[in-house]
Amino acid sequence: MRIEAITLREIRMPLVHFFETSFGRTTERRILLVTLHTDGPEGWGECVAGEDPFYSEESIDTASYAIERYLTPALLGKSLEKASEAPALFARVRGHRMAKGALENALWDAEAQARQVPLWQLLGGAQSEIACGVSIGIQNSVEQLLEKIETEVTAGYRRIKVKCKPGWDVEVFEKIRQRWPGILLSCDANSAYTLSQAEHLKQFDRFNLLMIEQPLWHDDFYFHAQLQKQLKTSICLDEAIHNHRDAKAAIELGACKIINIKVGRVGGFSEAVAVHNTAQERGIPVWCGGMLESGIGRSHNIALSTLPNFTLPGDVSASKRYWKEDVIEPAVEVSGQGFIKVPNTPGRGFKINTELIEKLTTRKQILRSGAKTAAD
Ligand code: OSB
Ligand code: MG
Repeated sequence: MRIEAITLREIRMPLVHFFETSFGRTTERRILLVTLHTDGPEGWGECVAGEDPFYSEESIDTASYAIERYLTPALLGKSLEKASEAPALFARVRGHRMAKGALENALWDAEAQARQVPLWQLLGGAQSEIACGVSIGIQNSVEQLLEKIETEVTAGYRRIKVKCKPGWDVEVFEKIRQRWPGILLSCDANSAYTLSQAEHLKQFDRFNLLMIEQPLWHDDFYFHAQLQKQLKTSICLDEAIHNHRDAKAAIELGACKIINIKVGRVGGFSEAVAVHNTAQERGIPVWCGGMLESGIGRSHNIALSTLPNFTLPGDVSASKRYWKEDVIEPAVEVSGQGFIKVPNTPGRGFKINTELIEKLTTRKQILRSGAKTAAD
């Protein structure tokens, strides 16, 4: 695959319902998409960086900067046999993993099409359907949250995860468990607590939670290991795991019993597979996290979720939970039993709705070797 040009664009998509975590509320997404123009098929990638650097250091603006100034020049004019060669080309740039992931994943997308195989197969996947859970944000009231849970349980989702923070935790779990004593339930704190709140966190053990996700600092393993010793509930790390060495260190320290893999957070498919393998070798289950992706990132998450150690339901759910109209066709749909059937067509398995993408585009640049041309 020779990389001839790269289109970098921003689209805006209002969420059907606001999404609130311990670090803030999102009502509309600004999403960075990359299109890789090769001498063969066109590959698409989505950068999962948020509007603000609140989940991680990256934001859509730092990702645009890294892609335009450093990562695109590292790719343009190169001929690659495999997408897995991309990380070495990007290695000089420290961090900026979501920016790197967008480009590397677009390469995988193109490679799968060029080889005429489904992307999931190229990644080493083995599951023909994936189990789906939902992540439900903090609401304006507990009643509103219970209504949302009711909707998702009825729709068939196999695991409910609720966002939590001090003041929106034990009382909320109490109400959920009164109504649904048996559902698979987990919570995600997005780093809202400190170790001095260990006594409070121990109360979470009463609710038979599948896990508590990233309760302490976003960059910590050590204190999570201390907390895990005091909790019956499994800790799952999200924010803190950036690569397979992190996964190994966190597991060996006893900082987590479960890992959430987000392909953007670890810098692309190659590293996501490496984290998956590291966890698998150590008997630690993984699941696929979500970042309120459009259909492009969502289709890539589906492909990744087919790897054999993705044994817990992920945060990969139906397009209609997020968007009035998704940018892929067909939209991602979830069965009444809470599964997504993995497409068997070559590539990502979903068509790009370019007309809609053009309509949603607020900024677009075509980057070619030597020169940068502003378009539209
Ligand atoms: O911590 O998993 C998280 C969304 C934005 C930032 C962080 C997280 C999330 C989610 C959303 O939980 C999951 C989804 O895409 O449905
Ligand atoms: Mg999380």
